[in-house]
Amino acid sequence: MTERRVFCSCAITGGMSVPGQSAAIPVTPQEIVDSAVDAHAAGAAIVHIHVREPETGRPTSDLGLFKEVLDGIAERCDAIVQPTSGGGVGMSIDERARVVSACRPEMATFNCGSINFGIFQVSHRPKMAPWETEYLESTRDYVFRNTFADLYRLSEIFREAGTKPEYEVYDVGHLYNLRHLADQGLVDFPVHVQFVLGVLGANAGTLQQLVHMHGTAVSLFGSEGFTWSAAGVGYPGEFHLAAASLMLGGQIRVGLEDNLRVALDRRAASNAELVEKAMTLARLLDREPADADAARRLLGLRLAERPDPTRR
Ligand code: KMH
Ligand code: ZN
Repeated sequence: MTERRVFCSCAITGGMSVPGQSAAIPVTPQEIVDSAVDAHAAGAAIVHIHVREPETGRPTSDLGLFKEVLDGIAERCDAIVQPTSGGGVGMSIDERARVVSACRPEMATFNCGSINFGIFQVSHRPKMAPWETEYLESTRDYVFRNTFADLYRLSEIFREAGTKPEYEVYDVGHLYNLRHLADQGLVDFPVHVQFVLGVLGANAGTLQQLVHMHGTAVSLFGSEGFTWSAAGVGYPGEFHLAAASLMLGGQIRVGLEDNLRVALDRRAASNAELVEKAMTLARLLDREPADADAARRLLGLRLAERPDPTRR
């Protein structure tokens, strides 16, 4: 019997994109907070967070910006706020992990292996700033680095912070890396796995690859050993993978980090619009949307401490 409840994660702005790709991509801390709060109101239980330099829109690991955004969201809604430890081009593992040790979020992403991560095929627009074109082009010669030394270090950092990892797997070998970490005693079960498919440099965003990777995860961890979600990169991949995940009993992720379109002929105006479409799809397939606390229960997280309304 397929799990009925489904939670949606919304990846708000991203680190492997530039704002010149779409006016809808939030840039400043205020824009990121507003967009996350709206995505939560539209049905996202989790908001996945990167930050950008407010003046340029360039992805950064600046701790002050992370704190501003994480606090700003927590003040306005009870979404699970999940910062990245993946970062963006040119950030070291120490820079990427700093948000976890400093902010101790209830959850954060944990990338399970190195891949080529090419975004140089994104169409260059005349209005893009020189740094944006350069950022995209630089990924012809870029490896998204997550060596075993990095994975061991990250595992310790997450444990020490009490942060639940969302294990990002882009290719089938990453599941074997995760099994290796588990064999070293570095993993707490059940794990939560995000199948991120469709990145240029890793596995394709197809139903066959999702089924293959899901089956591999079952063989490595047992069906009770993990919860999972699927994130398709690009359009229509984002919604095709959401539909496949909804049918297979998984969770879903959408958002401007991964995809900029809401229909073949229409760019998304906001993250909330992408979440609304995903929620419609969920209901059509008889999956019942889970709010943030229901998602916390499914993930084994502690329930959020709510302000007591009688003390206002
Ligand atoms: N940008 C996505 C393809 C992370 O932030 O740690 C993957 C991602 C990883 O969201
Ligand atoms: Zn991300």
